[in-house]
Amino acid sequence: MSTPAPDCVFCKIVAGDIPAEVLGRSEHAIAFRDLHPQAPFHVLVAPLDHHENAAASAAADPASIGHLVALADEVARGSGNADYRLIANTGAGAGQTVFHTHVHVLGAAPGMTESL
Ligand code: D5M
Repeated sequence: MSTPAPDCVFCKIVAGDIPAEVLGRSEHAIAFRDLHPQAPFHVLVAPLDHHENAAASAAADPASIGHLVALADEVARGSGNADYRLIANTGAGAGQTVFHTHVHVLGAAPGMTESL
């Protein structure tokens, strides 16, 4: 487990220090609804460990990306989205605003509203 980064909003969600609508967790990752949804189902899946983007997570532990995809698939299917998009913005020029690895999971079915 890496050290949480100071002032990282997703490290704070991982630690439970700020609220989030959590739809799923694993030993390695957490899935929560995006604050600014761009689709009926818009969830972010982030590793518990802090790295600044998906490539950095992959360099530190290649399996970490597999863990993200596995949790993304679980929460998408669990919300009625067998078909969905995965997006990992990398770098400010590509629109990345939170520099803690995450994938956006976008689907057409809103899914459940209760959090874990
Ligand atoms: O996407 C970062 C995403 O993170 C963006 O869609 C808003 C979302 N966000 C920011 N803060 C929160 C909190 N506190 N809860 C839920 N979602 C949040 P990027 O790929 O970096 O552009």
